[in-house]
Amino acid sequence: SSTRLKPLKSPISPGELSVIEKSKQLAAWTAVDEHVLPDYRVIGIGSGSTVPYVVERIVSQGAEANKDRVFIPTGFQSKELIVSSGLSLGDVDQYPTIDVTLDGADEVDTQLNCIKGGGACHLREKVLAEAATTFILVADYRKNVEYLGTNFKAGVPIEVVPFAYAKVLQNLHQVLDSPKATLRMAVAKAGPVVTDNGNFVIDAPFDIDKMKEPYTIMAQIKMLTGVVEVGLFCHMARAAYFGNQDGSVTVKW
Ligand code: ABF
Repeated sequence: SSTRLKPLKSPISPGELSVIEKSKQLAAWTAVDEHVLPDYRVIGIGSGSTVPYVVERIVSQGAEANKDRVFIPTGFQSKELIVSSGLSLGDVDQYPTIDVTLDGADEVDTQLNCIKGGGACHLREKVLAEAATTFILVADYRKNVEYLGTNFKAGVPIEVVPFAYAKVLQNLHQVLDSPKATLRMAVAKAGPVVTDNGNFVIDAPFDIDKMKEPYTIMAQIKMLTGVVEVGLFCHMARAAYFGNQDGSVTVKW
């Protein structure tokens, strides 16, 4: 993995967006400029608050550039985004090979491993990442870390079948040494968060030393009966773009 720092003039006037929003926009715009190539026809659109800037930049390429393209969403939010932006919607079962998928992340390490699933969409996000010839991450500077779990303390998001959640929790506590693993609750704790696939989500924090070997912990979690998908994406991304506070963009690849 390498890093390059690109000086980039901000596409928006100062004060128009907060520093963090501006960083997200810079990352997204730069990634689109470098990876959404004119001949690409099938494009995966991820979830979260950085991805709307990806779509904004794609739309700015113009109706002609987008007329023969189809956009594949990772969940309800990105589906709405694609439709409301006037882009054509497709599904991964029609298009199991995607030219490029662009998506956000909760944290990205130096090897381009990342935590995803803060938005509970990581199963579909992983399918679209895997289907993509090129998978690109876009994020603000806070997500750029040496080791996963540095700033993102909520833990590894794990999508589980509702019937199995208590057993998975017990195994995480007792077998995989994540005593603080908890079932993610909806706002006001009205009930568990339910994913677009009708499943629950567990958030499992691990010691930083374990997070230095994300593939190992991912494989261990995935072996637990009832686990559908783990929000650790290892060796999947081709590059990660981070917008910085000073208006530059860091690219890791
Ligand atoms: C999705 O949105 C997730 O996998 C990740 O949890 C989150 C990142 O969102 P944001 O861009 O808002 O930081 O990509």
